[in-house]
Amino acid sequence: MELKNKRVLVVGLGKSGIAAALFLRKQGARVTVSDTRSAVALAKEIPGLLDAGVMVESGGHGLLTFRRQDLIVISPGVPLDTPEVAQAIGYGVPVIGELELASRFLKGRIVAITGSNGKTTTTTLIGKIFADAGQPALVGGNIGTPVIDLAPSSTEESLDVLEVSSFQLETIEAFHPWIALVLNITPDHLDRHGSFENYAAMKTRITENQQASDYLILNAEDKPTQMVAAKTKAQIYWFSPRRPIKQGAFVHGESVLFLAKEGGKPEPVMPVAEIPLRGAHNVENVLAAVCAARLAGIPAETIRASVASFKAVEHRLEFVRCLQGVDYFNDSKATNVDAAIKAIEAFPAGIHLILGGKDKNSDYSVLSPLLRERVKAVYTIGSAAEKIERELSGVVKMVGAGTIDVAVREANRAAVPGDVVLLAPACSSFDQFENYEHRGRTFRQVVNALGQ
Ligand code: UMA
Repeated sequence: MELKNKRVLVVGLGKSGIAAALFLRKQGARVTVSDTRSAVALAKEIPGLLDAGVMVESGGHGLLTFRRQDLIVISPGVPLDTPEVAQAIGYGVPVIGELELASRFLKGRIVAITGSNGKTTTTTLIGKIFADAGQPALVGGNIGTPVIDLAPSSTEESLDVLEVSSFQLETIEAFHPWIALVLNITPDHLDRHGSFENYAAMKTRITENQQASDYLILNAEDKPTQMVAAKTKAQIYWFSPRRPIKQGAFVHGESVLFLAKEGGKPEPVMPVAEIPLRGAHNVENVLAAVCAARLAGIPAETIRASVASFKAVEHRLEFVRCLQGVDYFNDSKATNVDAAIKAIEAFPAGIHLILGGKDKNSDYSVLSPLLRERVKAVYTIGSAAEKIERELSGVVKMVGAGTIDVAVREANRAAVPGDVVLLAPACSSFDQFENYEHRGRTFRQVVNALGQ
């Protein structure tokens, strides 16, 4: 892709936008960045960009700025129907996302992981297995390191392991994973995509450019994921925690097995008991990772040792502390209803659940049966609190806590030995926090300060 002297506009000055702007400058492009935030709010970001020779438009997007470009690169958080973006598309300006831009500069083979939940754990685990096997692996994407930051280190030998979101997949063109994984598709981001069908269609794009020599790994127990199978040219491998499958990774009895070819003999990989992560959903994540690693030629015994020494990723069912017989878990990354369900299912009963944040047009009533079965009380926080209280009225005891601080202290007061206090908010964090990491850290701090 020739960028020298090209006029390129980067939209959004978050992690992706800054990384893309600096990369594009290095390629010799004439770069402008545009952000709706004010110059004051961007005081930290602007000087470094100006120093690098990037022009900055802050406090809103200018129609003319968008029209006068050879290329527009948008950040994942910028919807395609943003008026200025939509108008530029109408004028024929090419618009791609940071993932698409980056993928044109990656030299290694791409292993891309998407799904509504489990992406970060599976991405991290695949990266660890490759690294433990001595493979040159790079890890990035939605997990937090912009993909473009991997480009300078990517070589023909590297395995570029990318967590990719529906936001990123919305703006791909030629993005082409060698191995693509779709872990599950459950309702999320409906405020952005408008409907579940649109959201699922974005996830399906992960396989759009795959060919017969590529691999697509799908969840045999997740119906919407199975529909992706109809849209691919790649070789399909499945994973299932419940039953033997024709080709892929599955649990049978007490063991994780891998079957390389239909009609072949399954190969034992590891005992299920050696999986060090809590929750049935994590068995699925491990199966997906096992499948990817075996397809990449990593021996079963290396995979077994690597999985067995894997630690839960921060903010994903992360154990914080046991205080007076009560366990505190941080699952701040449970940013949608399905993720909250999986977190609740990881504990048999006695749960004090912190729910709430910024609503994403979600239906919380589907939590009702599980709440009745396992949850002693729900503590609501954030701007979605009222909606959650309305939709779950009469199901379990409801405490309007407002903030994490109050929620933790109220739960601490009510919990008895053997109970669990769980932050699995089912919402995004942007109403009260910078991001889910900030929310998780706040939870940890409040929990660690208890009893002091
Ligand atoms: N902005 C505009 N105009 C708009 C919308 C936003 O100028 O119309 C500006 C905002 O003012 C802000 C910037 O865009 O300054 C933010 O851009 P961004 O939201 O794309 O955030 P980044 O910091 O670039 O982070 C993004 C991903 N964020 C989102 O997808 C919302 C990060 O995923 C990702 O880690 C990072 O790129 C590196 O790849 C986070 C996320 O919440 C974790 N992802 C969602 C999820 O996992 O559910 C998809």
